Amino acid sequence: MLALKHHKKVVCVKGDTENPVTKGFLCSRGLKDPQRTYSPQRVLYPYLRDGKKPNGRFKRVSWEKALNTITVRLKKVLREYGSDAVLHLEYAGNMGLFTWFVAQRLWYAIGAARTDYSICSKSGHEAIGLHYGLSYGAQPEELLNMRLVVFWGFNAVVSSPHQWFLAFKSRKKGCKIVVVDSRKSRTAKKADLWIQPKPGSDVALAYGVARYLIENRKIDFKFISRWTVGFEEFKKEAMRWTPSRVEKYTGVSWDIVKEFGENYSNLKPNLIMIGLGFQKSFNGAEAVRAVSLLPALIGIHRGFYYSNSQGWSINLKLLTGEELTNKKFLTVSQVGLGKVLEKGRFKYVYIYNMNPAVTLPNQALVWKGLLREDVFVVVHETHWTETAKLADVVLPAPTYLEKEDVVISYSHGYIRKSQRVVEPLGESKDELWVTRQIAKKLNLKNKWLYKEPWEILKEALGEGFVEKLRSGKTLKLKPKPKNEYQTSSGKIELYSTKAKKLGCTPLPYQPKIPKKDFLVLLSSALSTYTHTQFQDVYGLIPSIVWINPKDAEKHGIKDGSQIILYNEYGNIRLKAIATDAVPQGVLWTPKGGLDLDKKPKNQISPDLTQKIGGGPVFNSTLVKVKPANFST
Ligand SMILES: Nc1nc2c(c(=O)[nH]1)N[C@H]1C(S)=C(S)[C@@H](COP(=O)(O)OP(=O)(O)OC[C@H]3O[C@@H](n4cnc5c(=O)[nH]c(N)nc54)[C@H](O)[C@@H]3O)O[C@H]1N2
Ligand SMILES: Nc1nc2c(c(=O)[nH]1)N[C@H]1C(S)=C(S)[C@@H](COP(=O)(O)OP(=O)(O)OC[C@H]3O[C@@H](n4cnc5c(=O)[nH]c(N)nc54)[C@H](O)[C@@H]3O)O[C@H]1N2
Ligand SMILES: [Mo]
Repeated sequence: MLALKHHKKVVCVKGDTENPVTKGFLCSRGLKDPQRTYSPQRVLYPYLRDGKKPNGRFKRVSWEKALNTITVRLKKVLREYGSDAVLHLEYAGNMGLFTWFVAQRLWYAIGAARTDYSICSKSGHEAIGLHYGLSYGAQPEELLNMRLVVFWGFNAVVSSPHQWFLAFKSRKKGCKIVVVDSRKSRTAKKADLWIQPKPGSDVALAYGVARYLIENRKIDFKFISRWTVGFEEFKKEAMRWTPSRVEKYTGVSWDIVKEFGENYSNLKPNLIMIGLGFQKSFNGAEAVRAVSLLPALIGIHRGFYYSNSQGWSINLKLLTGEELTNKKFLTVSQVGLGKVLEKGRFKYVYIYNMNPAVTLPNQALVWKGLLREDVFVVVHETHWTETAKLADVVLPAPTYLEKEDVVISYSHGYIRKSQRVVEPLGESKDELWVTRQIAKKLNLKNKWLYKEPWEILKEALGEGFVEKLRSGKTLKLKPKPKNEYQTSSGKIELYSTKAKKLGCTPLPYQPKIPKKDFLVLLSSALSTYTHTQFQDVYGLIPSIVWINPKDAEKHGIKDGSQIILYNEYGNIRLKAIATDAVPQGVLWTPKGGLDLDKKPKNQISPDLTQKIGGGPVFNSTLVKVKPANFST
């Protein structure tokens, strides 16, 4: 992205036409970055809470006062409770190497507790890892030369428009697009073939496809014997998935499975784009495992894309300082954080790059925990989020346009320096500056805490590379070879020995789909928001829920009327949209955001974790529904 400097104000942001993947295209959020930068919602000065929380009142203070307050309290907590009582909590609000990673050095020097970063993609990474070693797959550019692209649980039109456009270009040359999605997503609408499995049944569907390929000798025997282990065990399991069993689990007719199998084996090269979205369910990691194995059957090395973050050789543990300290630190579940916060396990929580008071599941516990009087909460934010409003101290952060950084994509390998184009707004200070001020005030002596970020980057990426980067050149990270498998056998393990050691089934596992007393609530992205961001530009994330007209009728809910969704975690009130885009038994709501009573919708999302990788189960949220009573 290239921002244009004009009278020291950002007037527009334009896509980088030299980037071979994005080719100058900006999505609806990138386009509005100037508005978001100058939004009235910006945090521009340090603030201390004024009175009891959560009254939402803050008083402006100087940086000196804010820094003193947060260090005095930090020292007290360290002295009285030890470093395990201090938690730093962050995610990918800004994926910059300096902003996100290098700024963590303070916390590693102290030995503070951290989370397992399981909220987004971790389960799927570990799932693929069981069979392939590392989880990287195809490069986005490869989408340009495909004869078939499958978007599986991946609403790319919305969530990854750049990759969608590359696939769309292929399509103009005759490439077929298959979408596997439980609801009629925007991507499903554009598909040549839309397959609609019941939520959580993708393992059964993948086995069905595998069975069809094996039975009809559409597999690549040579490749299988050279590059895989465990085919006999895999085959045995796949053959247990008879057409009627697959139909029963998935709701997809065998004719469709056949059509998919035919296309998948005939149209090569092809690529399966595996969504991060459908991975966030009780059986998500298992589904990712199953889908990722299909390319191996037809003889394609890593014929999938999930995320390439494990495909670059960059030492993040060096950047964060994790590798430089011998301090022990506690790691807690990010998905299950509410439970731990609520019990008062942490007395000091330092949050940046994340809006956990909206985006984590089981919000009632998250709020209870953050609102405890004995818990001190510091939030370093660009904007006044729900989380910032719960803090004891709020610190102003510059946006990416106001600081230097280097961002690595999780899909393509092109990187260039992210330039500072305007001075930080108000009194905002970047993450590195703030954590170093705290380190100084704590009198920490570790030299690596105070090293220049560009010098640190040289250690991680090599001197020559970083010099070129710093001069403004666009560079390309070298992807790892696709025919390299970091498993103990060095091959694709269809039957995973690692899974066995971890106490998981060596083959992807499909549990029974629970009986239908409940509806399943799915949630996913809208084009105009990045999670909870851009509501100051595009208005609030709509508090709506899609419901099938038959379900609506059954529960006495009219299109456009208010509806209560409830379960053991709580209840939320939304506006019902009756639509065939969701099948019976399934609901859908935009992810993030608040309900009509301004409560986080994630109030009703379970904080259960997946066995593989500890990931979330947002898309396995079981609820009951009833019409809302206007008088309450
Ligand atoms: N505009 C925008 N783009 C984003 C983001 C954003 O907030 N806004 N966030 C980014 C981030 S952090 C992430 S993790 C990615 C996520 O991006 P995606 O991987 O595309 O995930 P979702 O947007 O959740 O869409 C998942 C799709 O899976 C479907 N689905 C749900 N359950 C099942 C199931 O059991 N089986 C099948 N087959 N389908 C199912 C849903 O209906 C939905 O259409 O998006 C990234 N891109
Ligand atoms: N129901 C439901 N909930 C979900 C999901 C779902 O599918 N369904 N998806 C989950 C997933 S995949 C993810 S990744 C999470 C995302 O959860 P979060 O990471 O909490 O999502 P964001 O709202 O993007 O919060 C990022 C915050 O970082 C701030 N920020 C941006 N740039 C900077 C910066 O330079 N410096 C600082 N200090 N702050 C900055 C933004 O203002 C914003 O408040 O949500 C999860 N929650
Ligand atoms: Mo995510």
